[in-house]
Amino acid sequence: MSRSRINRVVVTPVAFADPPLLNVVGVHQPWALRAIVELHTDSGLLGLGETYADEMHLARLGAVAAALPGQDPYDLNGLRRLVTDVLGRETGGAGASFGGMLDVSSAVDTVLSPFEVACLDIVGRECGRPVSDLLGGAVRDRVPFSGYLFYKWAGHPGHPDDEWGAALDPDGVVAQAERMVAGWGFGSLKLKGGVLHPDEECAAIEALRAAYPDLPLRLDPNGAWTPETSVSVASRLAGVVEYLEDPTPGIEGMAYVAARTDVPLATNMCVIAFEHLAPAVAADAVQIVLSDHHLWGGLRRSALLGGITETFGMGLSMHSNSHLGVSLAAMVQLAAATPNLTYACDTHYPWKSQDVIAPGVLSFSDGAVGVPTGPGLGVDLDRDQLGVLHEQYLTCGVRRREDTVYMRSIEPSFTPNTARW
Ligand code: GKR
Ligand code: MG
Repeated sequence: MSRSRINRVVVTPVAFADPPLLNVVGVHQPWALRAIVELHTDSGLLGLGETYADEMHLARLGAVAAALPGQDPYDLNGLRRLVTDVLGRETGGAGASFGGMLDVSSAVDTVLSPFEVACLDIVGRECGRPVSDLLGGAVRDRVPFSGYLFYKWAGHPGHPDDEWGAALDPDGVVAQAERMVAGWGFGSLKLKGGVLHPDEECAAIEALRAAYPDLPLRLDPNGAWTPETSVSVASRLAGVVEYLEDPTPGIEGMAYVAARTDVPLATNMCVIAFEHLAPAVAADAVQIVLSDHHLWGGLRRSALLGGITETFGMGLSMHSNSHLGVSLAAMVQLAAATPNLTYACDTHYPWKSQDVIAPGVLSFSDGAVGVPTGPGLGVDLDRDQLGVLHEQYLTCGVRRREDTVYMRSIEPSFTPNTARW
């Protein structure tokens, strides 16, 4: 019987270079931020987690980290109580906002997530089993991902062009898809929309269809369209896309669209917490929910979400933000143990060129990542790289994700495009 206890917690903010990827609220800054969480035990084990690193989130992680020594890594219900108590004291239970797109009324689940993942990593390492076994057992040994295409500039203004080049029209999007498919073998493609007029984004999807007659395609404008525009896009792209993701904001708007099209609607914006599930089901607003363990409170609560979507006959996919290898390992372990994962997962992984994990465990072939079978998450930190990325954090000057602020520094008249068209 284990008696190990957490005795040291380290939260390291890191920054990694990010291309100018465009979206409804602006453009990615030159540096993306993440926090790497290390939980050490008195028995010499180390568990890893990864999460957002906006300043306010870091302060909350720090408050929880200070309260963790003495905690039993097996007591995940106790961990949630601890996070709830600490945040109640520190913030009065306030919510959290990430990237100008995702707002949750309570920060508990987002703060809990990296600690829960790290505890599961410890437990898996202690009993010599992968985290997928702790989540009920792997039902697949490879997890399929979808190639994530973005409109983008050739490079950050004032800097040389990056290796991807520009993608601002259908030809540019198809060229980007060719690079994604050739490099990673993706068997489905998602285009981040909400950047150009919907007619131009439909034309890009149609160009992808012509280039890849057999690949499932998705379009996600992050709520940039009115309900009426969404209905007409759905009619144009019926039979072309496997789903439309968040065409319009809110459960009510999505329900209006869903009632007028057979194209399945997916969301990672109007159902992002358990409290949103009942109203979304009642309104028949969405057919597919994108899970995200960073937002939903870790791996076990994401597995619970999978059970709820299955109960209500909804599909399940997985959402992504710019991330590193600790998150990818957690996403893969979760997806491996999710029986009703009905769609390939999203990932921003191809867009980054640095990582904090030792190479060799996670690799893409045919658009899928093999599920690590070693103990815990199956990945180890590369301490030299962690140091490099932390140094980048210290010197880069970015302290929170601010796509709109950065875009306005380049195009002062820019306004976020939510329900604009
Ligand atoms: O990275 O710009 C981005 C995405 O737009 C991201 O912020 C979204 O949260 O990928 C996400 C989505 O599916 O909505
Ligand atoms: Mg989305």
